[in-house]
Amino acid sequence: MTPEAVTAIGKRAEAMLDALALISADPGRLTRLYLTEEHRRAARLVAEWMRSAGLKVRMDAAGTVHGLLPAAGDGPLAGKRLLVGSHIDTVVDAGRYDGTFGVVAGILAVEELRRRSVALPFGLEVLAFGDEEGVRFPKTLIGSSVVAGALRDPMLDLTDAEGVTIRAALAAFGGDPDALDAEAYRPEDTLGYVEAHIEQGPVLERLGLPLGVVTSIAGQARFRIIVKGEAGHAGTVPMAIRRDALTAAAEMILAIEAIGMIFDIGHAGEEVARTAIVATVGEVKVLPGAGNVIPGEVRFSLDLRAAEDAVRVGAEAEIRQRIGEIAARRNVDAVVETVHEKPVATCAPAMVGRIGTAIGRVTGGEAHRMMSGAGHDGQAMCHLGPIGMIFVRCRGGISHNPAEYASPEDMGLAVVALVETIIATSG
Ligand code: HGY
Ligand code: MN
Ligand code: MN
Repeated sequence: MTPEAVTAIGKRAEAMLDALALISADPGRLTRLYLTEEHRRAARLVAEWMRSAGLKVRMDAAGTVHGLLPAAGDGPLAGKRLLVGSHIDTVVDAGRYDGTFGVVAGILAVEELRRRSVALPFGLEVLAFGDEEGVRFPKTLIGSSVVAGALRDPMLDLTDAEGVTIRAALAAFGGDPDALDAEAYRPEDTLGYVEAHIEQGPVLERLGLPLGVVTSIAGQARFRIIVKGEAGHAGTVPMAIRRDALTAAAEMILAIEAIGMIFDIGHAGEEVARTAIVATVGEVKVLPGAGNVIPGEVRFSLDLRAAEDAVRVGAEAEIRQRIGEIAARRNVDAVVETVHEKPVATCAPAMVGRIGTAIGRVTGGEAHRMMSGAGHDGQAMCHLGPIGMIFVRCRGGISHNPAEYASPEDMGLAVVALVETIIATSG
């Protein structure tokens, strides 16, 4: 393929992503959460693109859009499927490439396969998951967990900020909370899952490479920490006898940062080193939340990740201990609840090899092997079969931010590498 033809595919991707980016709950910024009207509109648009690419389209009970290219012929692989795709939900004030590029890349890969008249001996299915980020509900990877048969029923009672359960939201959306188990695919019917995704980090840009191949996805755990002190009058309670939940939480958050720094000693400049952890407090809720009231309660989130599960578990123990010490000294109560935990997901060596070869062929250069600090649907899909990921360079490594950007040239290369990976699967 000529570089112009490759870039033309990337420009198609860019136009599709621009169209999806217009579907947002917030004027002037991109926010698209699971089981909302925006999810429905984006799913409809993706379904339209899938149908135009000649795919058989359906939405499953969890709100995931499936687009199937049936196998050609009835050979031994005809009853199996290779799955490609990603998620169409976003964080708040998001970039337009995270997740959506993997869905668009899957659709464009199908179009390219048809243009080349490639007859795949297995089914190829593009998946557009409605929830990967876990922003609306305290559970991530809901769509892919359903396809992988990894969603447990009690999770459906988790609620969003308005107290709506996943179960109720699914029913209101037109999904079916009682039909999720039936949506699970069987490992024996699956050849694996391949996702193209922006890197969301600075490594490929610093190495001057357009694409990379992922070797593993960092393990992660999410916690909710609830600190309870005593609300009081800002003007009458002496400082020394306060049980201020916010100053206690602030000290805990700084202690978490300090622990993260200690574990980060292996930081190798560009990449988060294998011995490092990353710890992030992204949400803090102060109650009752009035300027002249000493905060009686604070709830804050903690997102903890590492390339090695043992390192993450060790850091968690340290953090729990420090929180307990601070709470005791400040005479407040602190509870640390684990709301989500996913171990390291390792990409299948055969898939890593196929993707690496495809990248080498498409770019004529090195296929840099790298760990993903960001979470992805592959962490659920690995329960179903071998997973692989193609990373695309993104400007400044910026993501979860409207400044997120990947060039049409690089996106075109990723789509062609995905095509080559799909073709190589039949080998
Ligand atoms: O949080 C993550 O790593 C992903 O973007 N959901
Ligand atoms: Mn993502
Ligand atoms: Mn994300």
